[in-house]
Amino acid sequence: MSLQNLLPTSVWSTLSRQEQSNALSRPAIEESGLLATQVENIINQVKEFGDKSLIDLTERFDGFKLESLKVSEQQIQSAISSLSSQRLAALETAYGQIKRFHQAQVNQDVEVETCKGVTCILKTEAIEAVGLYIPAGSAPLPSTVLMLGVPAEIAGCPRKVLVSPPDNKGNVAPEVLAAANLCGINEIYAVGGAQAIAALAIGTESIPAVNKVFGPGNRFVTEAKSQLSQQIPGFAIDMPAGPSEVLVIADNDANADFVAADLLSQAEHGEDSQVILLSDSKSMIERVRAALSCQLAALPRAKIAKAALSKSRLILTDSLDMAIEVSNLYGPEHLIVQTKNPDSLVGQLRNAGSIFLGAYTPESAGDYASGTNHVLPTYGYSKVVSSLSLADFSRRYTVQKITRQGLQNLAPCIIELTDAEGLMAHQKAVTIRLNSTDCEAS
Ligand code: HSO
Ligand code: ZN
Repeated sequence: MSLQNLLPTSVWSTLSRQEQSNALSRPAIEESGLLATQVENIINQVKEFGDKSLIDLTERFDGFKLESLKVSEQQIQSAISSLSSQRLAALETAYGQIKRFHQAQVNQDVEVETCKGVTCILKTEAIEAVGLYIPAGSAPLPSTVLMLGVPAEIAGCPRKVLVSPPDNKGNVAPEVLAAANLCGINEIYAVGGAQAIAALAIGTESIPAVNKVFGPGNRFVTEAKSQLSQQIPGFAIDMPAGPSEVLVIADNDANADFVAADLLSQAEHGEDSQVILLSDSKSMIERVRAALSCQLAALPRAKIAKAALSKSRLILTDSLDMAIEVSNLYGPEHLIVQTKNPDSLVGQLRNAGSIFLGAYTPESAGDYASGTNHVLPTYGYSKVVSSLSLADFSRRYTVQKITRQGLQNLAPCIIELTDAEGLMAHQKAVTIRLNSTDCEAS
């Protein structure tokens, strides 16, 4: 099918409300009860049989019977030495860039004397044990290792565990091991899928449980994260997951080849990826469609990208302001703005996970090397969920200290409000102190 048919132009202002909502609908995530049951079974096997179930399931799904789940230090070192110096240098450059941006996010404690004698402190503490899931399905993702490993390292998480499915020879991709090594991660297990998430949440003989799991994965991994975070008290996940997406806003001055390349870079991720172009120029849309055809033909992953394009949209808006409105409504994971003066639009752009401004800011830069994190909210969650940052690897808690005088200052307020709520034990905990002659503890 030609791209003209595959990707027709929609004219936003002529669409009915329902058609507009359809135009911005995400590809449906299959909600099959079967998936939930399959994942439940896997979780139960891991609960009951621990390591043995992980070895059996890895043999079944990944085609290799592991001797040991843990990737040895020697395996890590020989993987690193198998890589070219250029590849290692690129990993180091990306690591350095990502580190620079995340290092700047370190929080200072907040200490405020809210009224005389009442001191409130906000402190930050690294999460004790974090699990980093790195998929291997359609491509090894060393860039994702850096996006998870760098903030975990800077936050100072005492235990950083990486899990990734092995190939059919039992190996985790050498680039993944090298990236982990850069981030100081040496606890690595060659296990993937729902079983890996179950091991991290529940713990097995050789994989002690962690507190929080991060990272993308297929629908089994996503389902396992969702089930286990509801099932295991205190076990958390990074964010809800959905297919990857990009929205580009381009005006008539944009370079259509650049725009098409950006759309395809997202489309090649998976058949369920969604790409959207919004433009106030009919001719720009025509030029992008032609460029898509041309560039698509040369892509090794053309089949995947074409399938993704078939669910994607080219939308003509009356103005750039209207394009911004539509983008804000959609809430894309990635938003690329290729207009004459993109900086002037930033104030109006809302609900995007990560924004890329100008002709020389492709999404690929943020995916690999500029320094921002590429783990971002998808599926409309960018309206309420933040892009991954240092804060996700730590928790904040408060400390307070009040003097006798300070409590006296607060007492009228607390007494009035405890009266309002009828909670007399709360009131007593204040008055008992103020009526006491014991002044020692001031
Ligand atoms: N665009 C993906 C991240 C990625 N791209 C990894 C290439 N490698 C989701 O934000
Ligand atoms: Zn990408």
